[in-house]
Amino acid sequence: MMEHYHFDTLAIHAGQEPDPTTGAIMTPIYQTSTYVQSAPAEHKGYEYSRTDNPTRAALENLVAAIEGGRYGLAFASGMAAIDTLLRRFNPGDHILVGNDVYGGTYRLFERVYARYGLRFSWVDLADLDAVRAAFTPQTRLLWLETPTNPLMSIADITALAELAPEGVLVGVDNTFASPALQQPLQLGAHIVMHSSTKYLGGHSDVVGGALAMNDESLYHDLKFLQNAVGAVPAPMDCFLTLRGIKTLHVRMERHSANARLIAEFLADHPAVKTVLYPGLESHPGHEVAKRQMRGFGGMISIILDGPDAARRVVSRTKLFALAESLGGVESLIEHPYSMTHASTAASPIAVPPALVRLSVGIEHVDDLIEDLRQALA
Ligand code: P1T
Repeated sequence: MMEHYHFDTLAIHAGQEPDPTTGAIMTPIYQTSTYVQSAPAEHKGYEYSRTDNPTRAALENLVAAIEGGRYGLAFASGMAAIDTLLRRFNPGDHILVGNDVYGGTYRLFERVYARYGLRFSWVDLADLDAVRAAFTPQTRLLWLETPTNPLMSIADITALAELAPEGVLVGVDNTFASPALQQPLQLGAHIVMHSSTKYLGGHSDVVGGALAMNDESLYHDLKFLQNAVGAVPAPMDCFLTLRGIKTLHVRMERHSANARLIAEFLADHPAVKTVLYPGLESHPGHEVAKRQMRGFGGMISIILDGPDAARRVVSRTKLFALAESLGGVESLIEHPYSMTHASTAASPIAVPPALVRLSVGIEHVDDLIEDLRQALA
């Protein structure tokens, strides 16, 4: 197996072999729904593409390898990955969640799964005493993002995994960091989730999700649910994600380098009240981030004078495109309060209306800084 290789090598090779019949170096797009059997239940390992597909299998093995896990599962979207995980729990079960998450995650938890009897509480993960006090005998899952979307808060994965009681799964949405910068399974988490729409895909051309884990029985439960529920990605989307991951480590280096320079520029800018970027020494999570991340990533949030200033800036940038999503090679800007996090607006975890979120791409950093300078003027 490939475990002894470095991350950069795994990102390019894990889960993939040249095609044995043709030598094709790229995994083919197995655009097929079914597989011919020589006799009932006698087949080559594949029966039906909801259950298994060779392009998807390559992606699942690759995601497992880059997260340092034994098992991976791919889904039609990040939300589908979280949805499938939640189906493992039963009415009455309690889930503890960090109090800053993607708006769609909040919506799925409180507006969909609460109706099926799952109970959620929201906690500040930087306050370990508050987290300790929030577990109940019914708690089955601690769910967190770090860095969080969009407040860029840092949770100490090792500390949280240590304090979670026996029997509570610790799940980390690793979308913002990507495994090139942070590997939660190595820090004690039980399951890692991705919106592979973002840094894994990396080119804003595919929507997808993934889970990675080490525990065999957890994997079997989730593999069962993946097939039973059916939110699987298409072979073409798996191919695009496989191709994207090959450059993940190189892209994350440039995302991180550009974002650091932009965070420093913004921190000095008079129109910007606060810069939320874990790479800045002033960030309250900087020390933890330095310990658990290999770089600080490409996401930055800033707080401006008010909602009008925020809406004005996101409408004035030219290179930073005003759009939801993140993690692509091109820079994006958005207003979470009215866009990605509109579903939390009236909730206890609403985001500040004066907050603007940047997904810093891998263009030349001087061009990006000039664009922000003219938009903030
Ligand atoms: O969009 P989808 O692939 O279903 O992934 C959902 C999701 C889950 N977790 C995090 C941390 C995310 O950021 C997302 C999607 N986020 C956006 C679309 C956004 O602009 O924040």
